[in-house]
This record gives sequence, C-alpha cells and structure tokens, in this order.
Amino acid sequence: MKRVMTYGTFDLLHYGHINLLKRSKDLGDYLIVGLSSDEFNALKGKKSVMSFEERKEILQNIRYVDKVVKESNWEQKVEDIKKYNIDVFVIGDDWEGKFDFLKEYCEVVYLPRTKSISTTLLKKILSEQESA
Ligand code: C2G
Repeated sequence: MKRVMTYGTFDLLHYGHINLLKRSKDLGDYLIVGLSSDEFNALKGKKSVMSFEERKEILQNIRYVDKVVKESNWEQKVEDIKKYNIDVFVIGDDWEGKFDFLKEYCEVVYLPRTKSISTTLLKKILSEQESA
C-alpha cells in the first residue's frame, strides 16, 4: 500500500485542484491531504472564501482523497510523513525545490500546475460579477 500525501488550501475547488489530486492518487494507493487551517492560511498570506470545515467537506467527497487532516504550520510535514507512513510527498511545481528536504524521509514529486485556472482568478471573476 503506497501512501501519498499533499498539502494545500483548496479554496473554491476547481479542475486544477482535481487534476492535482488525481495525479497524486495515481502515484500510489492511498492519498492524504493536509488541508490548511484558516489560521495557517493567514500565515500564508491567504484568506480563503470557504472555511476550513467547508473546504474539508468538499475534499472528503472527492474520489481520489482517502483522508483529510489539518495543516496548521510549516513544520508538521516531517512528523506527518512519519505518523502516516508516507511514501510519496507531492505538490504543484509552483513549489519546485521548496520541499526537497523531505527527500530524506520519502519520495518528493512536483507536478506541473494546470494552466489558466486558479482560486485567485475565480475570486476576481466572482467579485466582478458582484459589482456588475
Ligand atoms: N494547483 C495546480 N494547478 C492550479 C492551481 C493549484 O496544480 N491551477 C495545485 C497547487 O500547486 C497545490 C494544490 O493545487 O499543489 C493546492 O493549491 P493551493 O490550494 O493554492 O495550495 P497552496 O496555497 O499552494 O498550499 O504547505 C503547502 C501549502 O499548504 C500549499
């Protein structure tokens, strides 16, 4: 049983996220997502439209996702990899190189981001529609 883990905010879930989750699951048999808490998002300089609970509810209903745990800080990845016996850490290549220190504990894979879609773009469209 090959265990894969990824992390993210996954706000306003879109096909770029789904594409990442699908490819992550294809790297093994079991996929855990470390979902950024609202507090950790603030640390990342992000304010999500949907709360942690709402984002968690959506992720838990994605066929590729087997477990959702809370991501509360930058430091928890090593302990998560040990706690959940993770074989592969995977994340989008906007993070290329940033998590190479995890290679000591598991395989590290950076997947190409899906072009032309992002939460930021969706937020922009939503706010333009609101003000229209
Ligand atoms: N993603 C993607 N293509 C997009 C948008 C996002 O492949 N068009 C990927 C990102 O690369 C990331 C995942 O989807 O792997 C979740 O994206 P975000 O919610 O923006 O996550 P991020 O803020 O990058 O959080 O500790 C790591 C951080 O929590 C990652």
